[in-house]
Amino acid sequence: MVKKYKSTNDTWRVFGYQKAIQALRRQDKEITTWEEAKALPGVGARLADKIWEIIESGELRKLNEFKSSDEIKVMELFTNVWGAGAHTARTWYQQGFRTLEDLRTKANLTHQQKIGLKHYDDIADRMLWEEAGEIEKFVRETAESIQDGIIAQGCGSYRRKKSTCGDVDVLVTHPDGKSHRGLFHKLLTKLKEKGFLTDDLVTAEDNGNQKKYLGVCKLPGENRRHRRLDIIVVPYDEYACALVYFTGSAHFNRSLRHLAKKMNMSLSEHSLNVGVVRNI
Ligand code: DCP
Ligand code: MG
Ligand code: MN
Repeated sequence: MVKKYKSTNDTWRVFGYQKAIQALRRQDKEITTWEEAKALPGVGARLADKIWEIIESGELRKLNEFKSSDEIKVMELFTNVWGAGAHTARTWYQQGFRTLEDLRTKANLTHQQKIGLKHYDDIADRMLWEEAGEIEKFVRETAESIQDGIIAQGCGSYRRKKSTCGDVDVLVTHPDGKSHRGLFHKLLTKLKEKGFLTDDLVTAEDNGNQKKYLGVCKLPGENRRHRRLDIIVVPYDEYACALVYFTGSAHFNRSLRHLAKKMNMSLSEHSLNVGVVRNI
């Protein structure tokens, strides 16, 4: 209880419990009644209730509550930091960190986690579908200014027309089958020049002929918030399968891949292959 109240800066309760603990430690005979507990210096009726509860049941309900709920709340807080999984969150918790301020001042953070913390409130919050549309439009118009005919399509929850989106996933390609090469860096450079991309999380993830960028963006104008943005550039002959994959949902993709397998096919974000022979 002292630890718990220390973590919430509840100085008076910390003091009260410490006094009661010292009084109990000084006792050389066992406390067997509520009245004996109440008679200890620094122990009032409410602390006596707690001592009695421990004597009777062997545990303290309130402490168990704190242990579970506090830990769960902190874990939820920490796993919402971009770049931190359950393992990292648990490590931070075990190191005694309880708040985002603890992480900012005391934790060893990766580049991604620093950005995740910097934009914590914005990133943890989902944007309205309409705002995702504005972000898609900004990326599309920038891409079109580089070269005519470029396709820049918002996918993910946006394309599934969800009312809110966690990020915007923009899939980019060119129907001539070759102009997608070099486009990735040109597009990112242009978006940075415009001040649209504010932070990089993963600058270039190569997946076969597909390139993926993960970052943070902000639309121009007042009162705009930072939003998560993924940009994927693919060759045109992979566009159809990439479109299916990045539209999702993740659950739908699993079902579709399972169906393909049952039909002796195999489906990925790159291609659909027929007549796949598998070892049983
Ligand atoms: N995807 C997948 N399997 C994963 C992660 C993603 O198949 N493990 C695919 C389907 C998703 C798409 O990529 O729809 C985009 O991934 P997001 O994480 O951006 O998910 P959504 O856009 O669907 O939802 P959110 O609104 O949370 O961004
Ligand atoms: Mg998404
Ligand atoms: Mn995404």
